[in-house]
Amino acid sequence: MREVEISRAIVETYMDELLDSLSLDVAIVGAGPSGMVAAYYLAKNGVKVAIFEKKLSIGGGIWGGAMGFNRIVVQEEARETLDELGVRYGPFRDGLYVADAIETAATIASRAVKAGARFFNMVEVEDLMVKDGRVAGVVINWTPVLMTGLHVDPLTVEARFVVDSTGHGAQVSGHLVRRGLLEVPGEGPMWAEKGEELTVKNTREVFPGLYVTGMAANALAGAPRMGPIFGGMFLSGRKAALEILEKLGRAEKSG
Ligand code: 48F
Repeated sequence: MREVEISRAIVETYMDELLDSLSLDVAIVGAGPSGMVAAYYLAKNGVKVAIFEKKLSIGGGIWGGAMGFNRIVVQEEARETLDELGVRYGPFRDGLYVADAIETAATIASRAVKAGARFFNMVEVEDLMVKDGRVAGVVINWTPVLMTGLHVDPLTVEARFVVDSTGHGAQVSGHLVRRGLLEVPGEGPMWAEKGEELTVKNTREVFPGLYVTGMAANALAGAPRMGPIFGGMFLSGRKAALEILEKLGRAEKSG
């Protein structure tokens, strides 16, 4: 066994996938619950989709549940999506259901990867490409480059649609805000029921070619945060995927 062959195996296969991902149907930014669910539904329906995640680990805010208690809560409306993904959950009082945060993050990630979504972790989207009034792709760099402030230019990935799934900070939409192309009022204070309802409603194309999901959708609309209830995140990811599928002229596959 030659060490250099191990290196070749990693470099060649990674680079093949990166090269093939320079031109995408959909680039999703952020591998939290809403981004991963969107990726799953898109990949399952034959869309060429990649997720760029700035952290080493994917999963965003799922793993820690609330305050590190690794449980997440979902409501009735989200059960269908969890069933489709194969995440187990049990009933609690008051119409609520509880799932294990570790199982949720691991299962959704696994289903998305197996459906064909590509994950690029440790890659931060530092800007957007905008051409003729439409978002045309993302500008990417290694997270450690940005963390250390090294003066290294980024690369670009073109995409027919970009999805901002970056959570509370709506970081990607922020690149349009600083150019005066979009407004981000920021999320409102906690109100679980309203926040859950509005995160789905606020999931939409906010600028030609740019969709927002999950908490980023509420941040853009000034709508409430909701804490550790996750149904809205899953439904938001699904909604964005289905709308993009329609715009790409792809029919949703059943089952
Ligand atoms: O925050 P996050 O989990 O987003 P979400 O899908 O879900 C929110 C919930 O986790 C929770 C909540 C539930 O009710 O309120 O907070 O809206 O995941 C966002 C991911 O995006 C990554 C970040 O590291 C996280 O994993 N991210 C943020 N900015 C960038 C990014 C960026 N510029 N480039 C790449 N990844």
